[in-house]
Amino acid sequence: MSRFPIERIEVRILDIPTIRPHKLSFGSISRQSPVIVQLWLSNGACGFGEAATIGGPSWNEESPEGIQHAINAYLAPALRGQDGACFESALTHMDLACKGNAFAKSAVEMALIDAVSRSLNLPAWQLLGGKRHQSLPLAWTLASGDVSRDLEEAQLRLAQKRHRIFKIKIGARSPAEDVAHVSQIARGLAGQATLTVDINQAWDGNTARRYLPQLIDAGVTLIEQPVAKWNVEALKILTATLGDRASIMADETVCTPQDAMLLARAQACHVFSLKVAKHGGLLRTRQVAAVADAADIGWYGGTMLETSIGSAAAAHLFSTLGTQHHGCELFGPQLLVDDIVTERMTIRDFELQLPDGPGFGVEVDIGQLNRFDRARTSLTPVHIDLGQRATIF
Ligand code: MUC
Ligand code: MG
Repeated sequence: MSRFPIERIEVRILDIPTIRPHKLSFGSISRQSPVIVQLWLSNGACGFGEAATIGGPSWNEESPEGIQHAINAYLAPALRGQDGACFESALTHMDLACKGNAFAKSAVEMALIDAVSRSLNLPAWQLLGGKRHQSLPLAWTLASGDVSRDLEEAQLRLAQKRHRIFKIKIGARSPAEDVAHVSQIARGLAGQATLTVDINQAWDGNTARRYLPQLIDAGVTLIEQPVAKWNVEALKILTATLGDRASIMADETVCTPQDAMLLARAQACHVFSLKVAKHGGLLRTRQVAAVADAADIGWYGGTMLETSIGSAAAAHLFSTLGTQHHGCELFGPQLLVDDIVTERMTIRDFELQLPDGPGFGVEVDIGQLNRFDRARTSLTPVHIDLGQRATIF
């Protein structure tokens, strides 16, 4: 007998401006368009899930519009009437109805786990293996593109005891300009912060071999996705040659558990950036984390700049993982002009505190959902601003 039949699934796209332009190697965004899923069980319980992309389909293949369509046309019909408590079987039903579409599936699975946890009046971490961390160090990304603005942001966040790990987005300008930019920030923050760079696939292997040592000399200790996602060979060489001075982190390269196995076998990175959306949900993120654990690879709690719904869900999952971690970057809510929950997660002493209530521990404000709902505004699909993308050579 089905304990928690799935009754109804609704999806909407929100459009929420960011507090400042956020510049990455492939362009600049000034708005996030998260897809929000609401899932009702026949007992009346409702759960929320989210999938956020960056710049439409610029970060990877999925876009908010594609995610909304995949859920409405294929995933929701496949789940209607199924037992919501059987998470793995729900994933199988979604896989049978629809290949790929990891972001779309992750948003639905998230809403399902929220709804079932709420039905049981339990925090989601309890259904995900049990928490091992009550809080995690929280990074902030410096991506204004301007040294003095980046330094001002970092100093403010240090003074507020919110962040002391800073990730700098590079790869849009020439490597020499990037090295100069990062070096100035590193000098300004010397002895106060840990520095990461995220190149978002912008460099080829030779550029990475030449310029990464300069970034390490400047003080960078963690290097995220310097080369194209397919370029495992370059990641392997960088990991072997730079490994005693800094850690190489895979992001776009590691999506499925099979990707994780490939990287582990090749010894092609020291750290996986875990992201619930790209792995296809909370349970699949645990599978990728299990490969990391077995291969002595560390993990980092990544973000796709989600609102508080997706960020809280990820916090619950990350709270259940092992000790070989480099903190998390669930700062998405702070980059947005406003939020869609009544109370944001707490940040104390540079750490994000796990919200411990039922479900993902945050309460959604329906008025705010309506306010930012694309269907109620005249906004069109988000486009990445390619003007920020400079040719490297
Ligand atoms: C990425 O590639 O990691 C995460 C933080 C941020 O600033 O951008 C994202 C995407
Ligand atoms: Mg990244």
